Amino acid sequence: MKGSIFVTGPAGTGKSSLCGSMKEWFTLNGMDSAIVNLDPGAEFIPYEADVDIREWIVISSIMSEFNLGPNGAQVVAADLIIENVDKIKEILEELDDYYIIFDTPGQIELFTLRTSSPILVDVLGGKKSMIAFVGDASVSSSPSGHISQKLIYASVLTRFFKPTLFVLNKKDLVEEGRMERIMEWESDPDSLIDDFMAEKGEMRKDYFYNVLNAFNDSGLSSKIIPVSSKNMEGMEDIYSEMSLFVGGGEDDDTLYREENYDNDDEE
Ligand SMILES: Nc1nc2c(ncn2[C@@H]2O[C@H](COP(=O)(O)OP(=O)(O)OP(=O)(O)O)[C@@H](O)[C@H]2O)c(=O)[nH]1
Ligand SMILES: [Mg+2]
Repeated sequence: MKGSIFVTGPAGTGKSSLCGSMKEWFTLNGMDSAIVNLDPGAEFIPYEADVDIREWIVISSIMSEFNLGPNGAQVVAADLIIENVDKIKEILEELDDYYIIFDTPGQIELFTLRTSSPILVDVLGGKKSMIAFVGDASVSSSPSGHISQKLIYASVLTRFFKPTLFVLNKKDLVEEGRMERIMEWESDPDSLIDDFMAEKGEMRKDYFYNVLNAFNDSGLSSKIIPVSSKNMEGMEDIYSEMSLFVGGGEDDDTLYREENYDNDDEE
């Protein structure tokens, strides 16, 4: 494979739609890509999967076999994915010139909190793998919603310790001016603090001030990539981040991180 991207994010943010749109974009631009669905609980996926974990893991069977409800079965299913890793790897080894897009379970914790997930990313994606955290632009349109998504993004970054893009999907649902303000919050963190205080008042100001400054001090202010899977907008921006990373060579994982996350003066 040329490179891979694991698409994760809170439920319903449009992860699967983004996978489908990215594949379409690759095809339109003359590049090969394949989608691996790693969500055993998906009832419907808006693309044709090239590899589908549901062939080997069936939630209803797990429920009856282990006497579990749907959520318990999803946790067991998430842990069972690792047992199928060799089969998936074998298929992917045939896809030399492909970009591989991994769709992950709807509930983010089934991917990010399972012990097996970072191993899964390493084994399936290797050194050329990155993560796309997909947030919902309409959730980020309020300061508190944006900060909440940033905290989940930070959790994903902490867990996988891989180059992690902050993709804001569904930008078609947010007015342009609002989207610009969201971007400003990242380049000028004080504006986020001001807007958050305006939203919430002075309540527990010190606590939040410290939390927000921790993002800035640690270089966790991120380069946001606004996209719309629905309108196929922003796919080229995801690709350019991928190709920058992939094209950087074997040891540039750290370089990439420095470039993109110690970015006090970026944007
Ligand atoms: N307006 C708009 N809707 C979108 C966009 N992307 C996805 N959706 C809609 O959001 C809903 C959820 O999309 P999915 O792609 O299934 O999201 P998901 O994150 O994979 O969902 P789960 O895996 O169930 O957590 C669907 O109704 C999509 O049509 C977008 O860019 N704009
Ligand atoms: Mg999905």
